[in-house]
Amino acid sequence: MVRLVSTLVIIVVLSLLPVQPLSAQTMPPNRFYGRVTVDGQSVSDGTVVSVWVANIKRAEAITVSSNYVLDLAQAVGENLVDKTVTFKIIFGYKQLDARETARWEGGGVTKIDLTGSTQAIERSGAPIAVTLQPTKTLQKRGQPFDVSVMASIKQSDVWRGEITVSFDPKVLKFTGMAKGALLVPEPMLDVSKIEDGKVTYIFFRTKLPLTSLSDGELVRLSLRVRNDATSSEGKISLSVISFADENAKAAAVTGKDSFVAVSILGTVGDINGDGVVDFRDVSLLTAGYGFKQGDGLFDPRSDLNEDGETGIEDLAILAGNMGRKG
Ligand SMILES: [Ca+2]
Ligand SMILES: [Ca+2]
Repeated sequence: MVRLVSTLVIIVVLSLLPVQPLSAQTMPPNRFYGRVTVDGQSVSDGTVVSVWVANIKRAEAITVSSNYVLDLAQAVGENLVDKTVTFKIIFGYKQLDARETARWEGGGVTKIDLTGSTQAIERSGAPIAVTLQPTKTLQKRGQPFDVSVMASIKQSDVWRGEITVSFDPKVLKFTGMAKGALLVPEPMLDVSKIEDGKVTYIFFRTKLPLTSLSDGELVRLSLRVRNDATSSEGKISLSVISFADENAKAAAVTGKDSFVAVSILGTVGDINGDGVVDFRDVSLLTAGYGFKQGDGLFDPRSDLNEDGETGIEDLAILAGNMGRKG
């Protein structure tokens, strides 16, 4: 009984409070409705139409008799008043930009007929620039380092991307890869294909494109200079790069066939890195002789041929380089 009374008191008090001014949160949605046509034709029932603000999809609806109705409400704390609203139409496997745009109006009921075209939308302006950025350009044998694939996107919206990075597998060894900051924040599909001396990475955006003015790291490769690298240079190249927008139209890209070169220091067989291949290196190798990767006494520096164990082949490589300096 006491509780009921106090509840009633609260209700009465609340009802006596002055009515709050209409805040942004309570502003009713803007309703958009109208006819949808693609290439001047009606669309089939169930065609998905969506409404977007600043490249973020906010609501979607399906058409009936080539007509749609969409309500776009403000999120809590958001102010959509006078913001530009755009529309997309899914047609076949493509998502078309409707030609029409609108300005958001709280409580508005806006008739706007949407038209789409299957003709490729020409995009002008700067191509997407892709570059490689190694963490170090001077490396000792056996040392790990990272190479970042950086992208600078100025005009296009990128929904899909493919990048292939190649290197000489006799000089460099691939040890892993990670998504860069440009790709991390949002769920997407991605696959990577690792071959000898070649890493291919493909991503598909599922919610948001990589938009204009995205600048940063796409993906990071971890590499290591092989212990038995005979070259004094490790070349890493961007061999394939392609980006496409939501209509599968390829974007212009610069950076294909660009490369970075890593200079390699030291002599094959100089396990302790003191500048000469001698008995000290032999004793280091024999200390871990017969052990495999994962075993306690395995020393990756002594695995000169990089096959995951220290054995006769490694000893032979060392013997062949005895006395060398550098
Ligand atoms: Ca040595
Ligand atoms: Ca070995």
